Amino acid sequence: NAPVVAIVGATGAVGVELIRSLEMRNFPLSSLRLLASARSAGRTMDFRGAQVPVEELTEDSFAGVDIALFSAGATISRKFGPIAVAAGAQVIDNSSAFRMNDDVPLVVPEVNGDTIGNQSGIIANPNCVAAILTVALAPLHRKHTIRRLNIATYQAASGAGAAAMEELRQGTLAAIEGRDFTPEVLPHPYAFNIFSHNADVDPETGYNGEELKVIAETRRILARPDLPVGITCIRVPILRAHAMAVTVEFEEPVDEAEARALLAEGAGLRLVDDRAANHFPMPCEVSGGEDVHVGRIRRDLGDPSGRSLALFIAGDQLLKGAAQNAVQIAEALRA
Ligand code: A2P
Ligand code: 11C
Repeated sequence: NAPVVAIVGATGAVGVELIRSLEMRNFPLSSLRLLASARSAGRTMDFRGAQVPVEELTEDSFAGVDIALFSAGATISRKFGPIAVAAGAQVIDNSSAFRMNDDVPLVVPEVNGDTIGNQSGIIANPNCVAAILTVALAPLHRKHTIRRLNIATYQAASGAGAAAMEELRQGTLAAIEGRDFTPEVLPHPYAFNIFSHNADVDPETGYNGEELKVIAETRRILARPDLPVGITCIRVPILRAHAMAVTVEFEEPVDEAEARALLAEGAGLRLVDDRAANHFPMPCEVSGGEDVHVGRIRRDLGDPSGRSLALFIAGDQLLKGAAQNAVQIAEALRA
């Protein structure tokens, strides 16, 4: 009795990767329903060699659906998530709509898979930075108490959706050809430029919405509600992989070699830490792959107490940061 699975937002940047992740991970399902806006209804998309029609999302879309994977933004999730639950579906939601609700687990299976359980019918898939970050922190966090985190991110266009990825391509072509280009999806020129994350900035604190989500969600996933986290989120002209520089201060000094050994064994992680070859995690090497890469493991010379380590992390935003994590949650639910 393999489940009927629906993807809400199937035509989007994450939706396409949800289809690919179900294929790549050989997820057992009896049929796949693809849902998007009326604009896409009538299109077909390939799944396991068959052409599956895209249907318009309506309130009647969820009859007979066992698992609904949502990736069409928080507004759609808020409206249609409860409708899907009422129709009997288990919702796995990629948006920020329910992530901080007490009765909705916020899950990265390698980190806090044990929190899947009694719940409201909705499980939340974290923000992509929080998912990639916590996979890399988990092996250290299990063994040693983290005192605080300081993070700088290098975030890809994919986090802003398929249209932003296309704007990066077109803007880069225009820049190379010396043509004028006016961005419409993102607020600033993207080719050969970086800019502060496009989420709204809180005028009081100066933190933007992306930064505040990463702080809140990292605390929740690590079950450290008061963990001090400082973060600066930056958009870089990369198509689909996020990277981040992270300084981790522990309660006690943690030996660099021990940290490297723990990270080398970490679930969902690959150690890329070759000082001789100057080879460390890179977006081009994680794009399209399932593992998060971690490296540049070294003592933080900015903390003379010796309690801090510095790391560099990269992960595919569309896979571990979104689609793959959602499919892993579905796998964990069935197990
Ligand atoms: P569509 O392609 O029909 O607009 P992205 O994150 O890449 O921008 O993708 C957003 C996804 O959400 C797309 O699949 C998009 O479908 C879908 N979507 C956007 N608005 C709606 C809506 N009102 N109803 C259903 N799906 C929507
Ligand atoms: C970005 N992380 O790169 C964002 C996109 O919390 O689901 C996803 C926002 C979220 O812009």
